Amino acid sequence: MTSRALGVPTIDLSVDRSIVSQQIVIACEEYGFFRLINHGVSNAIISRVEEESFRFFAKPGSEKQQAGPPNPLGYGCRTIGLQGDTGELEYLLLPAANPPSVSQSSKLISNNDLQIISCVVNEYVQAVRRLTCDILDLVAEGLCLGDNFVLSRLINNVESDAVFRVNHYPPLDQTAKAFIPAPKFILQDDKIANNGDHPSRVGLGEHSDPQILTIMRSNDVGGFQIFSHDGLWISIPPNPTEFCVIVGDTFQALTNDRFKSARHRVMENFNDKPRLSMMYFGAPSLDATICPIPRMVSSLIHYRPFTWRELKKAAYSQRLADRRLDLFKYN
Ligand code: GA4
Repeated sequence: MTSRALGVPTIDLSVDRSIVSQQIVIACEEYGFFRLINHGVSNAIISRVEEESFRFFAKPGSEKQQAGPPNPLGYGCRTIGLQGDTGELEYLLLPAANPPSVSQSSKLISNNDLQIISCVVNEYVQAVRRLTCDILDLVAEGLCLGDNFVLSRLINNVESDAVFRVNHYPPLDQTAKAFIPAPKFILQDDKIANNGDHPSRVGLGEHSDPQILTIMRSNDVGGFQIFSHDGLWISIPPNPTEFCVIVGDTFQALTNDRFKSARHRVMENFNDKPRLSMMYFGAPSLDATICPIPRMVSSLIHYRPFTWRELKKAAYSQRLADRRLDLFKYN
């Protein structure tokens, strides 16, 4: 059943397929986002990635830096992308190749810490890729695209440029908490926003994901928000047993804007524990051509054909918050 607690849809993957496919389509149209329960990915697989990630982030900075900088894969701390964006987090970006490969760069191969984490990540990524393909097949059914595998084929191939990311947001220390003044106004585009009970700042800035679909799982520490189509930031309460599913820019183009990529951000961590989130970004191969699926075009076609390589290049040459899809739009 789809419930709308707190405004955003929660979809139960264990119910009837024809119902779920409709629910997913509606959620992607209205929010570009939904929460997924009864997703079928084993808790043991998830816990192993979580444990190894915490073990990695607990290492001394100098050791972690040996797995960096992220260009674009590897360990990163506070810097995001290549254009000067920053955030209050550290992270690991790893390949999510199909079939699994330990890494795509010699830096990653030679790093012992990453070798260990890559093994558990590969297991996780295989399970989550299958889940992502299931979701894409359900969308294809719900949209009556004719070919039910037209979307999942894009990521279910050996050349898929999918990426795995784990973000670690350490808690702000007590001193920092004491010195942040309460904002008088809630400013949408400022670095200050209202985060539930605490006024706080943004830890990872507003952006959309360039890929097709993002599957995110977090521990029980909150901070994640999505921007609703009616212009409000919605806090998503953390739930380690569910996944958050986020529509990316490529999905928006494939559906000719019927789905909109969801802008999201993460607030600074005011809790006593670190927030740990893991994301699988389902992407096509670099040379895959992206253009609106013919059944999605009723009158105007909104995008010129482009490759995933072109969109990815545009993303890395722009700032985090930029709307990179506009570059490929017909006026
Ligand atoms: C957002 C989605 C993924 O996390 C990511 C990010 C990438 C990065 O952190 O290196 C980007 C960001 C993401 C979009 C715009 C560019 C690229 C940082 C940035 C400023 C790995 C991705 O593919 O795009």
